[in-house]
Amino acid sequence: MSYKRILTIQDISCIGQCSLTVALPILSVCGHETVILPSAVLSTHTGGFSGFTFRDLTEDIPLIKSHWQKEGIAFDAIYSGYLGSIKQIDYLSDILSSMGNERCIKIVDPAMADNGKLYSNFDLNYAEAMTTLCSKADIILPNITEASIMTGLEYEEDYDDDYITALIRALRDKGMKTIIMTGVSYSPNTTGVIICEGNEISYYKHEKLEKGSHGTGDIFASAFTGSHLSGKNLYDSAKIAADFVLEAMKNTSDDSEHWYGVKFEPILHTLADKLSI
Ligand code: PXL
Repeated sequence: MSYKRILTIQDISCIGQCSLTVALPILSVCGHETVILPSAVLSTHTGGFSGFTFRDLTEDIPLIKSHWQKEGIAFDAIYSGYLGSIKQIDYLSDILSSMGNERCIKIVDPAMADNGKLYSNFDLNYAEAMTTLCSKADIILPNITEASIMTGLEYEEDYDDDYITALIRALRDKGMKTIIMTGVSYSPNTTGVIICEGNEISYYKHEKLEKGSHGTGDIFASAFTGSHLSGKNLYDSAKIAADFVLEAMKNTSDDSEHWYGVKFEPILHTLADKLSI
């Protein structure tokens, strides 16, 4: 069995089924030691709630890192999600270059935009810093909005294969290595994931539900990371993660009160089954 030590850095949204509250259970059920570094604590996520609290933990990040270094701790993978500021991006860049072991896989989910726009508290300076961070990662997990912001190509809602290829090329020109692009849909009832490694591009297509849900990007990124660190190749990891997200969305679609996230917990065990844990 492949038991890895993964560091994940993102916020804790106490309510909201996103960021660390999904990364921790998902990476754990994939059979890995999951080390968390919370970047901030919010009472809820920012996508639809108002009046949420925000406790910034930026200044704790270098202190926690120094302590770990004194303890001689290193990671098999470092995976980041939603971050709160350019300063946090700078700290993460330092962690990526100093806290991995010799096999460390660095995975960055830009987690800053969707549906054609940046999340509420980010601006273009943040996006530029995130673009630089992504160029230092081994694997990035952007959606189409994030890819268009990082490359400067216009965001298009109706697109074809040529547009997606142009986004991928432009990301590679910016120094991005392996690109896993989510939410790529070429027909009304299907969506999928582009997997681009070197010059090879493949596409995993699956059913598309009518309504999108909050937090699914974080669930995808966590399930992808957990699967890949368990030894699955990029395509199979993307497939496992996409299928998991779809099932979690189906599990939630009849509950209109559960608008802020998806009910992934009842199907967590299916990830362990697929990874034969
Ligand atoms: O799911 C991404 C995410 C994570 N954390 C916080 C968020 C969001 C998206 O809105 O607000 C705090």
